Amino acid sequence: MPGIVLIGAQWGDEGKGKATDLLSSRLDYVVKFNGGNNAGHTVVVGDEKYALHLLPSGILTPGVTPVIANGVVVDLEVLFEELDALSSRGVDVSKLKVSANAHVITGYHRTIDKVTERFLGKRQIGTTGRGIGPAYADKINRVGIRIQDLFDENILRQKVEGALDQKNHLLLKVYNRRAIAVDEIVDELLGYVDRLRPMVADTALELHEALDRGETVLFEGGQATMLDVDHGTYPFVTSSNATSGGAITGSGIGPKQIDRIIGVVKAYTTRVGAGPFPTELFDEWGDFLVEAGHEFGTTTGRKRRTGWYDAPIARYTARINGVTDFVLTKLDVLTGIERIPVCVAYDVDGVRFEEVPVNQSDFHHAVPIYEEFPGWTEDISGARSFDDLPANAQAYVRALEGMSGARISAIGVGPARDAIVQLH
Ligand code: 2SA
Ligand code: GDP
Ligand code: MG
Repeated sequence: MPGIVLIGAQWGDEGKGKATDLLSSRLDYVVKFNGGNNAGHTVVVGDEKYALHLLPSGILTPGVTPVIANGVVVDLEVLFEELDALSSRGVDVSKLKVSANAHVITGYHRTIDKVTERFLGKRQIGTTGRGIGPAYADKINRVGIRIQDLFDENILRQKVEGALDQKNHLLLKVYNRRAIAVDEIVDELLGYVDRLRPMVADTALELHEALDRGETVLFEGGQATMLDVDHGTYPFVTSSNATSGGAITGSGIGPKQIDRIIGVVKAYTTRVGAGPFPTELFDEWGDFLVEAGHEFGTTTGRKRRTGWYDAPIARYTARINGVTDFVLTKLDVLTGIERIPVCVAYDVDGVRFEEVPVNQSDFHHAVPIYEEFPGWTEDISGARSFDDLPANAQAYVRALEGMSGARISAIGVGPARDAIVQLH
């Protein structure tokens, strides 16, 4: 199994960090291909808890080469802070490779992210404020700064001038903010060059060579399918392709080099930020899921919105990504609920929709049609085989599998590294 993609099947925070960590003893490379330090992956190793934002989760496993590929937007200040923090806890970070073609996030991207959100008022997206959207906008507008641009001061200066041209106009005239000086940005970026140089590589070439040697490469998605800029709940999305297609363009390998596509899906649903969420709960069950699942943002600390499992979304994810198997996480959080509702279809203004409606207004109006499943009260965090699970938990898992478009290969029963039931 040399090429494996792992993606979020809902709106993020499904436990991708833990799922990556699970596989990592069998991996040679772990590649981050989209997003930046908007991601938040919590991985619990023994008594240690790690929160990763920009770095791929595989960095925690000795021997694995972590890669930040071309599809990522890199805030260099965060990169070095995160590396230093891990080093000080004894993690070997020396193998990290950064693509020469990845784009950088600078101070002006962060400023524009925050100012734009403020100006959107009621229509705001609820971004993480990390400058992600503005950095990708510059990339598409062809005024982005790439990692490789930092190594030639003349080129860097020209590019920063080009990037700031329109932005300063906007900041001054529209947002009533101070203009940003070219020197300020150039000096900041040049300050990282010496430390960055040894990490920079043609990562696409290196990954090809590794795959040709038969090594195992995991492509770890940030955010999730429903936050994908093409396939998510646009405009309430992030600005990158968080789906399996993003692993291809975001790292420079070919689709035929992928053998397995893992969708990570929670046994219920959460979302952080604005946008439609049909199964969202506004009652005490919503609070129950927040408390039992510790549903607070890993990066911003924001309380996550919570709701029941949505099978049409799982099927949608299975189709969009070509999911070969799901890792179902946080089953333990549902312990103690007498009857567990699962959304099996939607009612949109009196019409039954079996699948996620393509029309945005329909999805905004979608009312879940629920089927209920009997719950269990036993603590399942010690389960290590399917037979260890109570009969009702087994039936719940099998029911989700039947509705979700791919088999379930593992079940998370707690945050710890070994709290997992492996099925295949
Ligand atoms: P952005 O900052 O431009 O990517 O925001 C756009 C939307 O994408 C959502 N988004 C996320 N949703 C869930 N988890 C994310 N990572 C952190 C975590 C989030 C946090 O793991 O908890 O700490 O708040 C993430 N990153 C982006 C975001 O909420 C917007 O809806
Ligand atoms: P990611 O963004 O998909 O990597 O997910 P996050 O790390 O943001 O959020 C998932 C949270 O759930 C983390 O705090 C994990 O430690 C935790 N977690 C992962 N799997 C399980 C599980 O099976 N059960 C429980 N209770 N927690 C889990
Ligand atoms: Mg997260």
